[in-house]
Amino acid sequence: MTTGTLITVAPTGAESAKAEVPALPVTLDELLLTAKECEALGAAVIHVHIRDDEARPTLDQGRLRETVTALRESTDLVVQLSSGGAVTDPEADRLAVLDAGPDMASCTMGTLNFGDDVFLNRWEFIVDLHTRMQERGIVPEYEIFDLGHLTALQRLLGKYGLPAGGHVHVDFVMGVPGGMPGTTPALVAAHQALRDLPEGTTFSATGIGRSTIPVMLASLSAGGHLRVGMEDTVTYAKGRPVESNMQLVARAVGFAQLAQRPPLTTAEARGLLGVPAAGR
Ligand code: KMH
Ligand code: ZN
Repeated sequence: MTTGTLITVAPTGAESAKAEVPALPVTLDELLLTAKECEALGAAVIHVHIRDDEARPTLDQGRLRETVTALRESTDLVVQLSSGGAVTDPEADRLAVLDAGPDMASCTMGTLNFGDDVFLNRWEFIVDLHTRMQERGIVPEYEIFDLGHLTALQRLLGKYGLPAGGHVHVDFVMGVPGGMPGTTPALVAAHQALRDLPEGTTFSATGIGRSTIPVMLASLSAGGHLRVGMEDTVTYAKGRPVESNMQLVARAVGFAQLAQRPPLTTAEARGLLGVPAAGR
């Protein structure tokens, strides 16, 4: 069944430096402004990485809590914290992200080379993340960087049961050097592999860098949802740096409307993902 399009904005990430990408939102005020504007355009979920006073990635617990509270006060967006952090973050800090009480958190389904680094996601760590989220009613978004990550997810759900909310939602993160490429054939392969997951599993997709547009078009045509933002894309077109996250969300909304699958509201997104209604 084709539905409207869930649009997630990933505005900051942990990889780009503010000095090199001045438009990157790194302070709480910048993040809140971006969040409000992206919500007004049609985003329903925000995937959040935060920065410290020097704009370096941090998993500081106080800042995370403050960020979740502030996003809830100023928007109706579904607040999804990254448990991936930066490649240098220790497992204990990544697990502690859940203590900040987000609606959702990411859960990457395996280890991969990440450019010149390694993004470590041991099986026991994944199990810890999944089961703690179950206990606390935090809805996971399973991050799939490669096809084998879907096999790992099938194993996880078979052994430990469905996530909080009962609905399975995955995000194909495509085009990371070390993961699956950001191409239509790769998306089709990943989409087909969803048949081994519970019925009704939904997916979104994001293509890193220049794969953003092919992945967006392929995802929409396959019935998938979209993630866009400066975490994944800092060049809008050849020779044109992204000016703001709003520019990327606006483009995604335009594509979704062309596909006659307009953006889901935040309330519809909560219904789709199994996230409880907003409390404000
Ligand atoms: N920054 C990457 C190492 C996630 O947010 O869960 C991990 C990442 C995935 O961005
Ligand atoms: Zn992330």
